[in-house]
Amino acid sequence: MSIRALVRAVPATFADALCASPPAHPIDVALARAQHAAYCEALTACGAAVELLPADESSPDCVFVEDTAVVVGRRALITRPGAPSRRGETAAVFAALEPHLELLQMHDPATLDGGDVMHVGETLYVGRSARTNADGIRQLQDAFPSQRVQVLDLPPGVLHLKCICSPLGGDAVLLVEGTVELPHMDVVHVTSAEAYAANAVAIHGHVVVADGFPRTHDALAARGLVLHPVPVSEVQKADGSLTCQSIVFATL
Ligand code: CIR
Repeated sequence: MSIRALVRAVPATFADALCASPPAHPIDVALARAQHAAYCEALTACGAAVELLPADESSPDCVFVEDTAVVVGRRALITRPGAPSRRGETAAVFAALEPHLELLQMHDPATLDGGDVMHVGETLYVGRSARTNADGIRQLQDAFPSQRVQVLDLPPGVLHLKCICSPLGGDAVLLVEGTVELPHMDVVHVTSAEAYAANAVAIHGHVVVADGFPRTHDALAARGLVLHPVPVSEVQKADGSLTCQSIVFATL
């Protein structure tokens, strides 16, 4: 079994990506591309085979591929992203995943962003958010009947569930303290001062983390995890982080 990571290049239009509030300094596309290259190198260092899709200039947010699909085992649900401007992103992801996985397609009126779904064990934790509606959650459950779907209400102002938590392997998760309850899980708490660091990509004992969050890094290293810190300033300006830049899945 090998691990693949599907990523998508940063378009020249990335400076027009959605953001809840305009950044103090505009997005630097050249820097974003350099940071994306570092992210891809980190995924490779984690043991993943990285597949890079070309950018779609008509989709400024296309680098955030996570939102376009939910993968469980050998099956992927291609989502209908909550932001209308992002719906054109799914076709290329469908085509890229088709050789590897059984694909299902989410339909109107459902909306769901992959960033709202965290898979741990046999449970899909899903955030009810401005991007993910009740039909989206229903179609998620229908797509993966073997999984228990657990709906979580997000704290105000949180874009996606995985802005506040992410899986580390087994039943371990990173979680910003004081946000949602995840009982019976092996929680690594992230302080609110380091909240951004709660989103990380874990692959078999390696973790791609945002650089500049020493307390979270120490907590992860103390568990024997191998850290791969990467710069994130430009995706952060577009409300993105680490999991959102890839779709990681196992192939035979
Ligand atoms: C958006 O608002 O859709 C993008 N600018 C950011 C999406 C980040 N996605 C994620 O965290 N899963």
